[in-house]
Formats: sequence, structure tokens, C-alpha cells
Amino acid sequence: MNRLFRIFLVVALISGLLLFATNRLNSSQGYSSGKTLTIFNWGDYIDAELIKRFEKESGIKVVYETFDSNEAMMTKIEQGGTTYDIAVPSEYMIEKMRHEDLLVPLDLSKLPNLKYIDQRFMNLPFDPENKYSIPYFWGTVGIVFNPKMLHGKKITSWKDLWDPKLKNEILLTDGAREVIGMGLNSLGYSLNDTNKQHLIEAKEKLDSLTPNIKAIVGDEIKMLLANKEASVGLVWSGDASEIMSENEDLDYVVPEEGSNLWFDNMVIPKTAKNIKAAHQFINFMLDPKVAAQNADYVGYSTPNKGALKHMPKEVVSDTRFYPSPELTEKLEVYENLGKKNLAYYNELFLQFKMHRK
Ligand code: N2P
Repeated sequence: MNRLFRIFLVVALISGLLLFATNRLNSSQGYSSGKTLTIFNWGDYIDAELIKRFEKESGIKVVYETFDSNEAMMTKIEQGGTTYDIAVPSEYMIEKMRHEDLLVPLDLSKLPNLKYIDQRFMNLPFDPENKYSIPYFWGTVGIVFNPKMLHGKKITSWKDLWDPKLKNEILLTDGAREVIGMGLNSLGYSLNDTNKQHLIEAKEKLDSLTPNIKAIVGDEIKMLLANKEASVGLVWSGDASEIMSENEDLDYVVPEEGSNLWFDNMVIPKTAKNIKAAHQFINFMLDPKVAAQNADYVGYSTPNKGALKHMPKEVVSDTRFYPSPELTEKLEVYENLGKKNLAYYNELFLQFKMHRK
């Protein structure tokens, strides 16, 4: 046997053994590749204990990955590298995915727990018959602030943020639509405005906020605000509720000029390899007790009517996080603005971030 051939033989033997060992390990844990469910969700957006429970009850192994913006999620799904079985985009992105034929139609007969979802969150314009998406959480965009650090000053409007007294006091959530939206709203424009002149005005308005901005950050915004690293933050409502449970001094307001109302729904992307397990998981998350535990844990507002009964009264009656339909009617839901306009929002947001440097 020549030397090269011997080396080849040894390598082949070792790889074979490794493969055998991995397979044994997989089957001893009760799954093979067909028994795997790959989930793609926002960061800090599930009680990990529920994933474990689902794995135990179903015998399905969950692979869990996170993203921090709809745009980042979409890019990964379009690339197709990972075969996600479930994703949790927001409404405007669901509409976009629907139009680009990236979603698998759901089999509603496999989702008996869907009856627990409040009708208010069903049949919304981005998915009129819920053919492709099932409500997960919902909420608003607003301002969380620490009145103690602001010497009792209350914040009620976007305009308040431009107060020179707030120098280096504001943290922004790193989202293009949220930040550009704040610029648009503060000028009285729509969150779905595509008029170039208005968008440039909004970006300039944001540039003038620069001295007050301490940082633009991701999920760490919660920790920073709870630890009083800053007194004001542009956040999603659920993050505010989470921060406020850590530090009771803080308050949350949806600014009077208007703001965003959003819906995050579970979908099955066309990349899915395990559609059956995806339905099982969605139905599991719709169980009222599971949904209540999840909402309790992440702090976001659940669309599950059945879950509300299992949650503390003071939580579900807090109109800052469970605003009435009359209140939410005044808010704007993001629309799918099309590729070009969305790219322009992103470009302006990048320019704004550069301006700060
Ligand atoms: C959770 C982010 C929620 C996103 N970290 C709101 N659409």
C-alpha cells in the first residue's frame, strides 16, 4: 500500500466513525434530521423554557436562531442558506413575503388553538384571511423615560426629545423604520410617507437631534435604561414593559403626534423542511397557558384572549401596553413600501448614523 493511500484510508475510517457516533447520539436523544424544527425569531422574544417543553412533549429537536430587524430576517431567508421552518416577521414584511411567494399556506385545521386569538388581530390587511400568518405579539412604538432623572418632567410628544436639556440622554432602538418614522412623525408626516422631500426633511430633523443621542443600540437598550445609563429611549412597547418591571421609576408614552402600531406573526417560509412540526409548534404557542407564560416572560402584549385570563390583572389592564381599539385606531401600521422606497429608508438611516460619527 503506498503512503498516500494509507493516509486516505485512515481519514475515511475516522470520518465514518464520527458520522456513526453523531447518528447514534441523535437517535439516542430521540430525533433524526426529519425531527428537527428550525425557528427564526427576534432576539429576547420567547421564554426558552417553552422551547424545552415543546421538545420534550413532541420529541422534536428545536434549532433556534435570532434576528434584530425585519430586513435582516428577509435577507437571510432570501439567501436560502438555512432552512427555516418558522419565522416571525412584522406585518409589512409578511405582505412583502406573500407577494414574493416566500410563504407556505397554513393548514388551519392543524391549528385548533387558533380559536383563542382575539378577532381584533385576525384578518388584518397584510394577510386578509390569515392564510399565511398567525398572531404572536403586538404593540406600539413609543418613548420610555425616567421622570426621576428628568426632575419630574413628563414626556408626551416626539418634539420633547429635541429639548437641549436632554443632551446625551437618549437611546434609540436600531431600526430604520422606527427611527426614520420618529423623524417623519415629529414633522406631522405619515410613517409610510414616500415623498423624497419629506424623507430628506425627516433625516435632517433627526440630524438635529444628534447632540441628545447617546447611542443607537439593539436589545441591550433594556439593560441600559433599567440601569439608568440614559433617561430616555425610543423603544417597542414590550421592551418598555420589561424595563419597567426591572425599574419601577420608568414610564412609557405613545407620543401625541402619533406612532406605529405593529403586529408580529408566525409564518412558515418556503425554505421549510418540516411543515408538520411547524404547525405543531404554532399550535403549541397558541395554547392559552403557554401564551400567557410567554407574554409574562418577554413582557410583550399577547393577542391571545385565552391567555389574558392566566395573566396578572394589573398587567392586562395597563392601557399603556394593552391600549383599546379606539386608541390604536389613531396609530399607523407600517405598509410595505416596495423595494426602492424601503432601500431609501435604509440609506437615509445609514446616513443619519454616519452623521453622528
Ligand atoms: C423583541 C423585538 C420585538 C420586535 N426583542 C417588535 N416588532
